[in-house]
Amino acid sequence: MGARDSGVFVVVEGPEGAGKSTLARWLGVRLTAEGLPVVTVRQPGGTPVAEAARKVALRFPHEMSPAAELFLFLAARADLVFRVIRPALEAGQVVVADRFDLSTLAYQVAGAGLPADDVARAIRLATGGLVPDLTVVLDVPVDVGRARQRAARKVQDRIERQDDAFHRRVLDAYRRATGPGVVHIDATQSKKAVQDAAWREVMAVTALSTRGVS
Ligand code: Z5A
Repeated sequence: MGARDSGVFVVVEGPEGAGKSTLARWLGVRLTAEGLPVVTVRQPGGTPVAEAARKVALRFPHEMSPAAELFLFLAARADLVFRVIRPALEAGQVVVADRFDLSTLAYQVAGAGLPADDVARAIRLATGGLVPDLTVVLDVPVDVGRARQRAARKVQDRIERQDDAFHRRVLDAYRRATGPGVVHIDATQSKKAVQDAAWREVMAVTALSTRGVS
């Protein structure tokens, strides 16, 4: 079920304010400059259904059960994978995603306390078992990420308004993440240093390094 053709799937993960969107955008521009066909997506979002689910998951002004929240994020992911990510990979493109499954394991399992096995099964149903070739986890302490968001004048969403203990559990989950293709980068470094470190990993999975690109 997880199989697909020749594309490459790169995911950028990490807590709020880690620099995911900044890095995902930069990777998109850099890969395009190297002549590769690139699709850049963020989650939740990217299709009409996913954008509608995003609005409810992040902006709904009333209480919501953890399971309801989970299914909103997974509804968004299912539609994005089905309509955008899988077709792009099947067409041989590079897909760069700002967040994917690791976000759900960090926020809804470690943060909100939903059972890991059940969530893993629900994720597989939503994505058909699609696994990234590379997951770049950007690591920043909670207070550094928050300070960056404040400086960028970001309006807090429902999840960001959770307490400090929730956000520490999320960060711990990211720090413990391991598996094929998972790499951790110290994102307290300059943007340039983070981009250089991520680019080395991306070159390896896109085989750009074997074409002499540095
Ligand atoms: N969520 C979930 O619970 N479950 C799921 O399954 C999924 C998501 C998929 C999505 O929020 C929310 O959904 C998220 C988790 C939840 N909420 N929380 N918490 P979003 O898409 O609106 O936002 P975000 O992912 O939290 O992004 P963010 O706050 O924008 O963070 P970021 O993308 O990592 O950071 P950035 O926008 O690239 O950078 C923030 C600022 O820092 C900006 O001014 C940059 O110029 C600056 N920056 C970036 N890198 C650096 C470095 N290296 N040094 C200094 N300054 C930097």
